[in-house]
Amino acid sequence: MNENTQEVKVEVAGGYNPEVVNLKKGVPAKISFTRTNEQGCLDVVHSKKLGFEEELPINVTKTVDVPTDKAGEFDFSCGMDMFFGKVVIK
Ligand SMILES: [Cu+2]
Repeated sequence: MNENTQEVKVEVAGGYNPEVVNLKKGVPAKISFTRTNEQGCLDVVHSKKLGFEEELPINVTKTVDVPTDKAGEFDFSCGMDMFFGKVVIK
């Protein structure tokens, strides 16, 4: 990670690890999701507030761009909105 970009890896295995992703406001950001097992209904990750939706085949890393122009807390979740994680931008 340098000052011009930030990238956080999230493992998806029966939930999100880490559950809270901390990002700096105003620095372009990416989150890479990798689902590593079949546990739970986590084959889709999405966030209305952050504007992404990705299918997560097992062991395929999917990277999304996250807008960091606004500070705040933004949920992301599985396709059925049962498992949640959170992006904190400050
Ligand atoms: Cu679900």
